[in-house]
Amino acid sequence: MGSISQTSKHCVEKIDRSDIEGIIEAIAKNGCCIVKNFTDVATVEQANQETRPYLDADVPWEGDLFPPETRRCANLAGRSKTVRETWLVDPLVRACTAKFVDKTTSNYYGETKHTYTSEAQCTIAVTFEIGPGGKAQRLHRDDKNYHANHPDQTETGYQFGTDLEMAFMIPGVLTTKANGATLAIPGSHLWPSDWVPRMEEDKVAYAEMEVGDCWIMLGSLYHAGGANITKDEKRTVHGLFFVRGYLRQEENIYLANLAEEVAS
Ligand SMILES: O=C(O)CCC(=O)C(=O)O
Ligand SMILES: [Fe+2]
Repeated sequence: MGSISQTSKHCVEKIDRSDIEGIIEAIAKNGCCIVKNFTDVATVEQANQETRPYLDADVPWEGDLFPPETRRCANLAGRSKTVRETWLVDPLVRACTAKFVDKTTSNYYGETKHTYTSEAQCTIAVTFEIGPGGKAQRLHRDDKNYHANHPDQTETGYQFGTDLEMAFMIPGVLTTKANGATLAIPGSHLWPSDWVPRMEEDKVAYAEMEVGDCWIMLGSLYHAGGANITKDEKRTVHGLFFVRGYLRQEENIYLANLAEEVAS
């Protein structure tokens, strides 16, 4: 087990995909880890090919969520057969989402106890390509989209069940600090909601990866797309994001009814 960045207590561990327990332990401890041998070069090249037309056709984002140099391939699961048939259903991905995102609760129907598990679902899959000159995003937690509130776990250590979301980011190219590797603060998944994340060089780690690796992070981890200070490298990363399965309507009234009924 190596590490790419070491703060006093937290680091980014690099762990082989065969060590599922080690991966889960590292994510609980640091909020993230890099999986080695997650996939192979041929599979990544296929996903790169399938997303290329969409990345090339994309246009700059309006607003400051992404720098204007970034291109996306949204609906990655629909557009890339390879992503859909390999990484989306990868048993390691499922083992991680089962541990961190699934929710099991019990209740009584009359006097009979019922226990149910709501399994994680893919909330979005998208490729991010940061072009030369792209500035870093601001540090953020992806689970902000679900109004997640986090208690202070810096003293207690991580409590399973406090995350709603997690991400798997698979590089299409070698990612480096210079070409915009995702940056993150290991251990920040333990921070309460009112702590301010700061870009301090001694706390920030860069998800520098080889093709075949995968970056895993919890929705509570502070991170950002990095700055691409190269002249000619595109930093391509395929991202799969999972969220609690019950965070949606019970009845899809918007799709089940006619457009004019929905509008009224
Ligand atoms: O491109 C990246 O490395 C991360 C992108 C990201 O964090 C986001 O858009 O929420
Ligand atoms: Fe993000």
